[in-house]
Amino acid sequence: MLRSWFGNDKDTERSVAGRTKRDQSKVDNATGKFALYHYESCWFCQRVRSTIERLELSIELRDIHLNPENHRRLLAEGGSGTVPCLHIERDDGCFAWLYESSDICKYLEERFGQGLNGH
Ligand SMILES: N[C@@H](CCC(=O)N[C@@H](CS)C(=O)NCC(=O)O)C(=O)O
Repeated sequence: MLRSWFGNDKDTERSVAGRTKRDQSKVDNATGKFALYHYESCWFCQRVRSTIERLELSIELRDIHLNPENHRRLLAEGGSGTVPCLHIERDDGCFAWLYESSDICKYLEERFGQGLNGH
């Protein structure tokens, strides 16, 4: 009896970020094409990584110190070697290089944060 109150239906179970499994899988599809250029000891990068963690997002991390190719690519394609930088790719192949930790956090909050407010 109590079981049904607490939701035995897997699709209505919500993650910490407030998403159903179906919603989480949509979010994972979208962020599967993102990459965060960063390095470990950078405070601004840490701020973005914390937001990613809190929103339970799966985003590939590309360390520019551990892998010089990441740094080369960031400079050549993004236009600046400053981190953090979020590379965003959409399904239609359009992409953007988003710099500035506060802009990156704001973008992620606005696009993926609704579930945290009980949606
Ligand atoms: N206002 C920027 C500051 C970013 C920043 O200063 N990043 C440093 C590392 S902590 C950096 O990449 N410096 C090297 C450079 O700008 O080329 C932000 O909030 O993201």
